[in-house]
Amino acid sequence: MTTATPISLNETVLNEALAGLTSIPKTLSPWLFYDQRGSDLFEQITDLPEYYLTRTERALFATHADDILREFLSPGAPATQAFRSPNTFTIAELGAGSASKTGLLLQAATRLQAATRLQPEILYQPIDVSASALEAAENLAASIPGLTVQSQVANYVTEPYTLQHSVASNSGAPGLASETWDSQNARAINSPASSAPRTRVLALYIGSSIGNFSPEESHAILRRLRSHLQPGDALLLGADLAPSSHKPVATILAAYDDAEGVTAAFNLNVLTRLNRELDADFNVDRFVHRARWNGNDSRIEMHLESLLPQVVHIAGHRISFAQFETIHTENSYKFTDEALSALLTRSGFTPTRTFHDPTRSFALTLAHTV
Ligand code: AVI
Repeated sequence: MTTATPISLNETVLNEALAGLTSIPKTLSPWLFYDQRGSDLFEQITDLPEYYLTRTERALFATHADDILREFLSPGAPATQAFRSPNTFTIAELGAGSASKTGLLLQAATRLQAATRLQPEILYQPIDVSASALEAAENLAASIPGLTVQSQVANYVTEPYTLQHSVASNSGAPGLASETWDSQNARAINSPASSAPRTRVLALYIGSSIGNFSPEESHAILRRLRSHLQPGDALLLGADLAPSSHKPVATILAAYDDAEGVTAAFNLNVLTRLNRELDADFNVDRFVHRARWNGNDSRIEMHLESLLPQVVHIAGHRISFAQFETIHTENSYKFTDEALSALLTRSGFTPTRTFHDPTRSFALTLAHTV
């Protein structure tokens, strides 16, 4: 009798590394960046002066959190209109990480909940592959009164995940499951817990995470998310925008090749990881970080370039490098508004409103299900 042996992380890393480094051109998957050191370096990247993405998206949340919620709940409603929603709602997030930007939206949601007394609390459902990142997301509940966090550890690309569409009653107290919305009189009325209303879902996929996937993978991720949603739900997609008259290529390139060398360290760290976890013998000083703009595919590419001809050993395999040969480690796609709209439409969403920063560097696009 044979018993199934679970595949260890090292085995997954080994398979990934060998497949990528024996292919032509050589590649390594970007998920390999995120060991503890890589995750710390990524956090540092988000604070760099050149890396405009995080602070631009955060500013969009700071400015537009109420508008996003209003547009989600009542598409097309004027900003002057008071919130009058016929439904309760929950906020979910794919790849939530530490959810630092999401906190701004959750604060707005709990303010709305306190003002309308529509539901007893806002349920936040972060989904992330990293349990330690989710701890930070869970801690939001301590700092935002009226917030409940229900996290899920899952790789949203390869593993199943669930989205909750209703929230349990507060045992008879006015709450989600014991109230329905009287839309004519714009007030909550009590009803038996069994008739708990379906909760609308606002699913966040932000941070330009979509940019790290190929067009086919992005489509698959959004289609899968769409299959979890129902009419009245929506997606808020955060994506970095392509070069334009307001945004030179040089600005984008600098974000991936900063003066301090943090992005270089982040890229090179993948070799250190392979040395540690696979007992490989990369001499990290013999590789350099390269960031390139690929205009045909509208993406930044990160590579590790071999400074000289060399051979590296990994688990009994010899990997030869020619001088200047590169390992392609990451793509970061940059979108036009039209490309985002086409991707969303193809994936079963109807884009309803896009929020831009003043330099049109970044877009938060709200797209409803219909
Ligand atoms: C995680 N992701 C959205 C980052 C990006 O901008 O593509 C990863 C990154 N790579 C280098 N710098 C940041």
